[in-house]
Amino acid sequence: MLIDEVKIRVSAGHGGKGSVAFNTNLMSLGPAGGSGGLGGSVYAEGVSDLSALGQFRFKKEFAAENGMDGRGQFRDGHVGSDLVLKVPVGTVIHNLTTGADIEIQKTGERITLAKGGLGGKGNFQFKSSRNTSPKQSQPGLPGEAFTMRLELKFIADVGFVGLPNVGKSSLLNVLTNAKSKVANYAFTTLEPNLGAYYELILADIPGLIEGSSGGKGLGTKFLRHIERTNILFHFISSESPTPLEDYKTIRKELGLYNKELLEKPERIFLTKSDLLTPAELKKKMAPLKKLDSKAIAISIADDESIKKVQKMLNDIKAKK
Ligand SMILES: Nc1nc2c(ncn2[C@@H]2O[C@H](COP(=O)(O)OP(=O)(O)OP(=O)(O)O)[C@@H](O)[C@H]2O)c(=O)[nH]1
Ligand SMILES: [Mg+2]
Repeated sequence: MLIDEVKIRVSAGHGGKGSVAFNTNLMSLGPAGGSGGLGGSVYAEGVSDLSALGQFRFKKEFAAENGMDGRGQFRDGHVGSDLVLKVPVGTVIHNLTTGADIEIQKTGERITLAKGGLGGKGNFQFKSSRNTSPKQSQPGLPGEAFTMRLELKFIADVGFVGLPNVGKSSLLNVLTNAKSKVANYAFTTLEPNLGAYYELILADIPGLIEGSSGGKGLGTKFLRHIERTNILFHFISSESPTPLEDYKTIRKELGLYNKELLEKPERIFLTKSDLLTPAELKKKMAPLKKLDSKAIAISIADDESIKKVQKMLNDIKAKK
């Protein structure tokens, strides 16, 4: 199961206490308390492993090390170790405490999630001409602590949408080396699948139905994985008695989820063309051609039609 949303608590380390101590060397009396060390910070770092959020499935609390307390003889406390959490590229980090959102876009990119607390000053730092033997020190400050929601948004170029059972996964498997599960029933695909067509990433997502946006079927949460795509491939099955109605159903659900999805460029495909006679195909294609002059009928059993899809992808790739 792909984990694409988690809530965690991150805490940076507390700064160490400053020390109150006096020089033990009898020749030079005076304050000698060291300062506390800086608390460790918590960072997030981008990695290419899309399943990296899996590490947060059971463990939810993450804390960097506290700074060590200062000691006598001017010895400052050690700085606490930082904690680096690896998250997949495309993760949006919502800070639920402050309301800030930030996204990890590149592998190796590091952002600060919670800053470590400053260490307290030891009494040596309070020495002045008027107070040559101060007994003051500071306690060290707490590190920042936040509750965060990590949400993975795939960075796919092409999103596959359509009703269940229209052949989305079958096409992904033909075009890429993905092994998306295919079966002759609705909701075979339960989690989004990605496939690489050269440098283009294609995202096959679960089927949508009337009412998905209201929670029917598998809902629409997975649509966030196609929010970033440049183009949508919309699949309609030749088996459908009402291709235009199917088209409208999907568009409605997309719009209810996020209107911006409707503004993306879209290509329409009538799938499983091998199941119809040329005359039947022509009839079912007519209303779709009106919506998209480049709409085509395809079948995974018809190499010529697959070549047309590859040609479209090559054009998209060239423009990227
Ligand atoms: N005849 C024919 N059958 C096809 C074609 N493409 C897919 N199928 C069949 O249609 C059924 C559904 O295919 P899937 O690829 O699982 O469909 P899907 O759109 O991913 O379905 P969900 O994951 O449930 O949304 C399977 O039985 C496939 O073998 C095609 O071009 N021609
Ligand atoms: Mg599928």
